[in-house]
Amino acid sequence: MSIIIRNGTVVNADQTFSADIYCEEGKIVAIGTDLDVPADAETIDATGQYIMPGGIDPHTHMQLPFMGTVASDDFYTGTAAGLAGGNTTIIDFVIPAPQESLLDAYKKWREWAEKSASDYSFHVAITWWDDSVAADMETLVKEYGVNSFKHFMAYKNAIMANDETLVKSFRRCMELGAIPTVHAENGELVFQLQQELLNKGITGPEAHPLSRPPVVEGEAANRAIQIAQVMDVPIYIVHVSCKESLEAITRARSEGQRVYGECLAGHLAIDDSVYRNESFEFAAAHVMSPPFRSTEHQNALWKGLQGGNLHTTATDHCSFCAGQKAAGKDDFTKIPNGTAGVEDRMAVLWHEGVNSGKLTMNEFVAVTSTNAAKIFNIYPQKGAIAVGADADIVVWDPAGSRTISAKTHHQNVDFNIFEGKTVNGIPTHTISRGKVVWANGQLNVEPGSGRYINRPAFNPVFEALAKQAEHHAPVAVKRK
Ligand code: DUC
Ligand code: ZN
Ligand code: ZN
Ligand code: ZN
Repeated sequence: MSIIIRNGTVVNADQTFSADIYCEEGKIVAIGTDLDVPADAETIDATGQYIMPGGIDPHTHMQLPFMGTVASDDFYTGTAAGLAGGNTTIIDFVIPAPQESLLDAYKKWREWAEKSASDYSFHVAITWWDDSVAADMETLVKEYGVNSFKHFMAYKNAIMANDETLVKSFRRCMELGAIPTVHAENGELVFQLQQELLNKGITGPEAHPLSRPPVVEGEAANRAIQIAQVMDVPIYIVHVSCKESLEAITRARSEGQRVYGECLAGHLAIDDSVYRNESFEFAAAHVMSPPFRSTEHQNALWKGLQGGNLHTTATDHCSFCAGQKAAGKDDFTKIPNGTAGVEDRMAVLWHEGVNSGKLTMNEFVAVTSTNAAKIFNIYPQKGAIAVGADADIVVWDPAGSRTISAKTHHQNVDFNIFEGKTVNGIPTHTISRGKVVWANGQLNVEPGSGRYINRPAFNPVFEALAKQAEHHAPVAVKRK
């Protein structure tokens, strides 16, 4: 099967140019003008449209078992919705229960994900520590293509990693050429603030952001960054939502530390007034962690993207329906945390970012695709319109528009946090490894068409760091 995309403008993270793109057997095989292609090649006319690398959402949770329930989008519905929104790859999370074997959990998630419609990969969470965890990390890096490990600094009495686990796991990441990532919130503070709020009788979803103020996130981001500095390892902070954690990242980067930051489309577009809505259902539907923030923080996040201190955009897609959110009707700490958005991230970012002049088109490509591919070491297989790259392509119509609604979205959830928002700029075609899977409003996918993406270790960087650490090795003083 072959495809020729004609008359479009190619937008990569580093350049924009007019060219036709020819794809064969799942790869981009030629880029140029007047390409000689087989007569039976499927033709897409991209006149007036942009041809960009398919989106990579580096942070999703399909069918996650969490807070007593399971996220409503499974790997099929979630990835299909992602394709409708221009995403050709997701990086999801294996989250072992404390004491559960990492490898067993990993294999379980791999089975769940076999029905994925788009390509996918996994970060693996370190929720506890002993020698078997250190050994399994090595197996995951060397045999299963995992090069990133996630640490939840929140969710006390569940999946929270304490400082001992952070230190040991970060050091292990350094030895293995993997990158540690963190959900940065001080779990002890969250827990204590939750108890105080409940004791005062503030039990509704308006208490959710009060239990997780920005400083709680800033403290944890800063602590994780400092631990990474001592352990000589790069670090990636997921869902940066506030000024405080952005400041920690900015300071560390200015001192030469390799720190990467991710922010969510939801945090950029939605503010914390949603929690004060009179409808429990509406407010609870927005309960996610970290919470939506005030406009002051939203503005800071845009500056972070513009200034290069934030590198990727994601969704933390973790969908729960109203019936599931109702578990926290009398106690906000029991509302399953999570919101959807894998289908809407790119269009919301284009609309809010490119149309307003906050981001250039090339920056849009960088923060929706290329940077994630580079940081998680799948570039240029993913994240670029280039000869030899996977034919993961989104054809983008800047003149097209869509009003986002749960009534019409493809996500398997009864609520949309962007409900009623009209976005200008939409994907007309999504091509996943050389197959047109979304065209003019129609999905053409089946369970299992996605592939698992191996992400190799980053040995050059980590070997250099290990040498540097050796050079600064402590020396014992010889005494008589
Ligand atoms: N935050 C959420 O809102 N949901 C899933 C996990 C997380 O950290
Ligand atoms: Zn998180
Ligand atoms: Zn998450
Ligand atoms: Zn030195």
